[in-house]
Amino acid sequence: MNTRRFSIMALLGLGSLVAAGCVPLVNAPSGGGAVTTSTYKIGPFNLAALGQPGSESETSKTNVPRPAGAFGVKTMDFDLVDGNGTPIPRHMAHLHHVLLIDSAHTDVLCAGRAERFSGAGAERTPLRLPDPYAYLVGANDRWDSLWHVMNMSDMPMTVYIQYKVGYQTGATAANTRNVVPYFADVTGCGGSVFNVPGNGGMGSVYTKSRTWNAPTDGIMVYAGGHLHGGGIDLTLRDGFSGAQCVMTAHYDMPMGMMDGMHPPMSIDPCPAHNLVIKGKPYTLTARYDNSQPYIDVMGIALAYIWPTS
Ligand SMILES: [Cu+2]
Repeated sequence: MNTRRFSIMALLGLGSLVAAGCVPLVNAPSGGGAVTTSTYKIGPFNLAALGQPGSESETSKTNVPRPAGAFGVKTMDFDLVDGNGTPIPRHMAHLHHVLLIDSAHTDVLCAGRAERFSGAGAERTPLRLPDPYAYLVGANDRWDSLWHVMNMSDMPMTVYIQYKVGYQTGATAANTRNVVPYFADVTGCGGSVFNVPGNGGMGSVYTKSRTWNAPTDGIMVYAGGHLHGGGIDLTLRDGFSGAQCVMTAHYDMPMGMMDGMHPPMSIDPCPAHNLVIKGKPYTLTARYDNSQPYIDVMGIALAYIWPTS
């Protein structure tokens, strides 16, 4: 192969890389060093039996526990546990969702709201930020939370929301690329819930989408998704490059055999290193089974972007 032909092919290769939105990691700082993992709880919630008043907790709280000092968040893992810290089987108690909020930051996509930086539902989508990226938290940032948990058993039950935080106490603005969480919700900035009519027949699909123009240039490094039972997948699409990432829901039984309360067991996250261009459109699409109605469902992706402008 002669040099000229090789360089043309290299250029073509580079072209397809850019077209796909993926960019190489260059001039990276060292990162924030060793990761410490600490476990925190919200609760207890003393939930009555399913079907009784008090079987659910759907509320919010300011000032929930967090690591002390300033640090960079690298990982988050959520679960429902009992008083001993033992995970509660998912058919016994249902984590509709939990969100953690940094009250010192303002949400990028929804003005006037504090920044929702991490969360999960029944699928328990984890957060994983590779070096040199992290979510920097100030020493005095107050963490708040909102959640919805539900007893699914016919016995009263005490549950806690548990979150494990992996963080770097050595992370600073100098050694770390600080990411901004984009709380992308197919309903926009309102109550997050919508209904699937369920009138399409066997195998039909209901879709709900929303498009934003990127407020800054940057690089997206991770996205995690949240769907309720009946959700098929979430797609985050870059309308400029055509790059997209699909977060697929996984169930422990076939879609047509579940009732509307049967949540995903997992949703594939999107590890990424994709260029984000200011002013270009980005679309989140949630797809749901439309063979039966699903009430009060959600389609949300938390995407983490390192802003460069
Ligand atoms: Cu939800």
